[in-house]
Amino acid sequence: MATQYRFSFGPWNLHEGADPFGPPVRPSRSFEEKLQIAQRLGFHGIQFHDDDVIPADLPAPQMEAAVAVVKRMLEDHGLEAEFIAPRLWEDPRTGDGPVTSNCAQERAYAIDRSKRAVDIAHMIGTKDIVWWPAREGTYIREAKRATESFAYMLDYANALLEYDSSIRILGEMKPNEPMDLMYMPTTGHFLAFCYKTIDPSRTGVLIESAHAILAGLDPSDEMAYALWHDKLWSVHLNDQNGLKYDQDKAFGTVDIRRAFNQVWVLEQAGYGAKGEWVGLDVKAMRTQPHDIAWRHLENSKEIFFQLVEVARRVDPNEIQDFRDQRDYEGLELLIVKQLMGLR
Ligand code: GLO
Ligand code: MG
Repeated sequence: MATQYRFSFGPWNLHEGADPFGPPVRPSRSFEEKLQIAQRLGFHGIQFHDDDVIPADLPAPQMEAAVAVVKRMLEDHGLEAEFIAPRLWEDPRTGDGPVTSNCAQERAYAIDRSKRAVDIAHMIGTKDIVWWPAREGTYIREAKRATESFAYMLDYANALLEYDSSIRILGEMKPNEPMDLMYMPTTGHFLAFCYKTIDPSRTGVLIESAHAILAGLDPSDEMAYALWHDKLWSVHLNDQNGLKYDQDKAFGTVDIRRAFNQVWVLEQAGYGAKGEWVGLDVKAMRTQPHDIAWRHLENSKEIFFQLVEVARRVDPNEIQDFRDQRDYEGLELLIVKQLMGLR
């Protein structure tokens, strides 16, 4: 039985187009409008930062009611929350870490804020906590002691796993940006880390295509490796034109063969059958007019499904024949023709 895929995106994927060199170019959309777009485009999940749900400074006694409002809005649109990611990179206390900060109060803030994110996850109905360690690294290596930083990262993960015995932590690794040099820049680094935690069975990864590409790695091999560990618990599909800033381009729009290989790996592994989401992390081009600044989401999904069709169409026997003859030129032509729609 072929997998039925379920898609998600984050509210930040419908955005105003500001970049480091210019202001917003499109008006903001309300949360309600974003949910309407998700529903209309056939998405079933929304990815959240903790403060996408409720303000980071909302007093504890008001949390439950405020989260319930958002949960109700999701339900009204046939949506659910995929994960909560503590936003540990905007608060002044998070400027140099905060998990690996040299300052004990900042490290404590990271844990407190993330425990609160776990509470939000409970209230909204998900067990998944995504940890994108945005500022866990340095601009100059002498700024922190790396071995100590890894130990702080382990303390942080263990504190959350201990705080709540039902949650899972999904590390979303990225080699750079916003920091120059990140600690644990790749999925492989985090996979090794998983086994050091107090509960490896609740520690896994989310792989973003562009993050692997920025590290000079092939995203499909990264996904296959995590699948082999039974630890690919979510993905952020997108695309990336070379080793530049993180572009979050629509999936498959730069390198269709690289995208195909990701889809093929997921298909062959039966990804999604245990409820894993196909998450997108894509941005509309800054030039895109407001009224159609959702097409990057629709297109990513469409391209994904077209590639699923190709993956289901390629004849395994034909591929095996090419492999047996070691005719990889022939195999390559077969795949390229499939992708060009010539077979
Ligand atoms: C940035 C990341 C970021 C995360 C999001 C959820 O490069 O991809 O968008 O995916 O904050 O953790
Ligand atoms: Mg991402």
